[in-house]
Amino acid sequence: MSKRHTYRFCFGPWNISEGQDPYGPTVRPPASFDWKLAQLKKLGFDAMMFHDDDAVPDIDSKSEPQIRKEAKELRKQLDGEGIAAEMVAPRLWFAPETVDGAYTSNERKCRQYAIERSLRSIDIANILGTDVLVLWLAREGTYIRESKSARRSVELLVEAFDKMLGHDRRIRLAIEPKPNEPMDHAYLPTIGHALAVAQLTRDPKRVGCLIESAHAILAGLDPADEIDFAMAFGKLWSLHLNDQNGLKFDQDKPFGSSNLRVAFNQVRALERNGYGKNGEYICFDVHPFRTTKVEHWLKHLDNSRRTFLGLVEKVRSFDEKKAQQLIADRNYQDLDQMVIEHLLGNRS
Ligand code: XUL
Ligand code: MN
Repeated sequence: MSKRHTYRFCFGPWNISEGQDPYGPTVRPPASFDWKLAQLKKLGFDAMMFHDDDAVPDIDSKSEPQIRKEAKELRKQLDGEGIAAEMVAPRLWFAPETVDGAYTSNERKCRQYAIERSLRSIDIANILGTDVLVLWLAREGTYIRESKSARRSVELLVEAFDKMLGHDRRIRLAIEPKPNEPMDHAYLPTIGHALAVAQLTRDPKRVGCLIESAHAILAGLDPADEIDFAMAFGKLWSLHLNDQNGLKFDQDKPFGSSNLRVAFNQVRALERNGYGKNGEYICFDVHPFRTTKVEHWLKHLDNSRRTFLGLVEKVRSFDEKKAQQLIADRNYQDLDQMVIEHLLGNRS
């Protein structure tokens, strides 16, 4: 295990959400950004993540100077509160221009919109003091296989990434893969795809990834293995911990809520790779259950952090020596039970 360090935590304004789903309206009143920021601090979190329009609302209706002005005002507010901006992500799944995809849209002017908006997001990231641009490629995929060519889509993605890398020589692109939803199939569904496409860009060193637990599970993968894989390349630059119960819609449940052992193994992978030592944050991309009352509105964030810290203790107190002996004896039967007993809190 690597040397112990303390973790720093983060969430986004969208994680204090109002409970809307495809079948019903919101069930909690909207809260202001200032209130959310104050709660973040009270809960002991250190940073906030931002979509471009979380930072500059109605961004599409604003000029470049206006965008910069508002981003500067936000930076001032964050500095005043002692909160860092962890990343900025262009929201490329809302506007009419992104109906058929953003960078991979079949319409040239829509692709241009997506690239322009990404460049503005980079400007915002600069002003907020982060060099991480997160790209969740929400609509870069297919509903209808014949409507697009996957080969051409890869080329268009690389073209777009190259424009972003050329716009600012310090910016790092953290691709957040997700295999499906809203699309039937996404063009970059896993960390392997994200890191492979990085190699085609003008500066592969500045194209890495963000792992979200739920997205890995939706791809039928173990998030701990995805963490180890990305960190073997030195390319895990951000992380969305949460949980997911099987292959269905993206649930964004509290960390460890569905499968404590899978969560334990994610923390183990983070510990063994020294995640956080280069300033990375533990971000929770979690949502309250729709049933959550307003007075319990922040529990999913606080609980995710508590579970994470509890699992750090479990990882650090795991009897590695005994585990190694069982591994040497190929006694995986007892190794399996040893993990279960450890998580149950039983003394051996
Ligand atoms: C979508 C998702 C997004 C990104 C940020 O499933 O996880 O919230 O994390 O754009
Ligand atoms: Mn996410």
